[in-house]
Amino acid sequence: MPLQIVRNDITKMEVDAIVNAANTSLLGGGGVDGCIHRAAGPELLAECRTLGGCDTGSAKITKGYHLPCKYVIHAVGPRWRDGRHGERELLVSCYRTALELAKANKCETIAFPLISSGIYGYPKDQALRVAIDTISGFLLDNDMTAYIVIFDRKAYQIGEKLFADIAEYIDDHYVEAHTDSRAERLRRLNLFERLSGNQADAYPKDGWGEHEAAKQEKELYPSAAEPDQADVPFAAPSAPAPRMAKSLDDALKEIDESFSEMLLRKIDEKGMTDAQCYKKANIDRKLFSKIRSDRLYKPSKPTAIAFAIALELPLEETKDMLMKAGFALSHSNKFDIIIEYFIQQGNYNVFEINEALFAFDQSLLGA
Ligand code: AR6
Repeated sequence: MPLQIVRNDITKMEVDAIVNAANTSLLGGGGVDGCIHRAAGPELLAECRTLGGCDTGSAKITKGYHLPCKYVIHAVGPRWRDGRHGERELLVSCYRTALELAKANKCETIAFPLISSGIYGYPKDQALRVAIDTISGFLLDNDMTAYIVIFDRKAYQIGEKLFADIAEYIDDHYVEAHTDSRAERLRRLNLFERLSGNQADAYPKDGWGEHEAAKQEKELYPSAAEPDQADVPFAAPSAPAPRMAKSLDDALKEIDESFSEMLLRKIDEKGMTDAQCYKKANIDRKLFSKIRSDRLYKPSKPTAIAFAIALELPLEETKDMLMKAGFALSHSNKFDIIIEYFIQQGNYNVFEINEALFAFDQSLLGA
């Protein structure tokens, strides 16, 4: 998956390059800078001394020494003042320069901390947004896998309003899906019957007597009062099964459009190129090639959804596409409800959806 948000200590990331949130001297400091220098060993500081510092909004590259990565890219983020002193532009420029340096050094994988969001005080949710927007923009034109590494859970906040909206949406739909309406009706019916036997006086004598109540309930919800078909002891023998009209071979020839076929058709219909689609879906090029060349390829559910999102399919078509891969969207789990929420909102940004999924501890979209 080209862009992933992970929770980890960046010094443990086995990637080609990790990015350091440094200062203009490049001579080390606290926060993630301190962690990286400690893990890399004194050789890193020795090389940094030869670099002559670095401007805010820019970055310089060194080797990784004792770290599991080949390179460290030292990026200098802005200090947060009030958001009106070019902080965003400087932060964007930090990410961009770091990504360009990684590309120039043939890195295929890179990991970023949330630059400026610690000692430099950039609000964390805004820092995350800048990171996601800038990195995902770069990945649209470049083949690279990037990780945003979140150190501790508290460091991660999505916009409070969005979080509250999603939480409410989950609540509504989760509760709905977990309320067994038939059981609820039976419970109410039993209550009426109990009342009719024991506490008839508890009912007001206004015509809405206990039997009335039970009768109405039965009329309103006949299925609640009838035994299940399986419970009927002597059911009439059913009609003989009709002769199979087609052979199995014939039936198999009528196999529906597959997931892969639907995907390729939709890409054409939307006038997208393959690359635009898999990049927007946050899907790796190699995985896309596999799906493209195997008409019966069965993707994972997050992959199938990622494509539906990239194609900006409305809910019904998303469900159709998922069905082709053997999946459904239900209200019985938070992952599905979050996806549905974003589709209903017309928000098809995979990275924003992943932000929300991450916040609710769900697996992310993409490969
Ligand atoms: N792995 C990943 N993320 C980390 C780690 C880690 N091991 N440690 C901290 N973070 P900060 P800044 C997160 O303060 O705001 C230094 O002194 C942390 O939770 O390291 O850009 C430099 O020399 C936060 O979200 O960097 C500069 O003087 C993020 O990394 C100054 O701090 C960045 O926090 C730079 O400040």
